[in-house]
Amino acid sequence: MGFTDKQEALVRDSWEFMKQDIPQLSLRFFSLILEIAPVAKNMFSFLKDSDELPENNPKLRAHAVKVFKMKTCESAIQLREKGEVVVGETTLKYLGSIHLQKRVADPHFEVVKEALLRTVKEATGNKWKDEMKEAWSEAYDQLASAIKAEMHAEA
Ligand code: HEM
Ligand code: ISQ
Repeated sequence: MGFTDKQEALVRDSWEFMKQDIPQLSLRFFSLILEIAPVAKNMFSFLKDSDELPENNPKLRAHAVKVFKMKTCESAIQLREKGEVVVGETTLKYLGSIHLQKRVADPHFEVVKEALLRTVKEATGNKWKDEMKEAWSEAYDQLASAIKAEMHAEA
């Protein structure tokens, strides 16, 4: 499925709006992942041996910001320009192998998707509409399937 001009504009606009608050939203995003799937905690090396709150964990902050930025802005722009997400051969390979190594399975991607959509919904407040959900889902699905394809290729 392609990304329409309108969907791209929706993702871009909401991203512009959310950009002001990336560190906070990244933490919220990650907390939502753990809220939806508490067992995910054990998958993340920087959380396993810590009972600290995510906001006090500098490693987590760094990861969460990186991941959150990637999902949103880059994938949206690339979808626009190429009609597909190409994170760059190396990056995509790296993403495939790290997730394979961490034993991330297909259903986990649904959890992360749900957390991402909820983060955007909360962040955009009264600007939120169903078309935005569609647009963000599309952006996420493209990126997720690129990663999954890489994981399957390597497995
Ligand atoms: C690591 C992105 C989906 C679990 C990473 C890293 C990135 C990333 C960029 C490397 C982080 C770094 O080196 O700073 C993404 C994107 C996803 C996605 C863009 C979806 C489109 C998932 C899913 C899971 C997951 C579904 C399963 C819960 C992990 C784990 C690591 C990781 C466990 C290793 C963290 C560590 O212990 O160092 N991911 N990820 N990811 N990801 Fe994802
Ligand atoms: C890695 N992959 C997916 C989601 C994440 C959220 C926070 C930190 C690392 C992550």
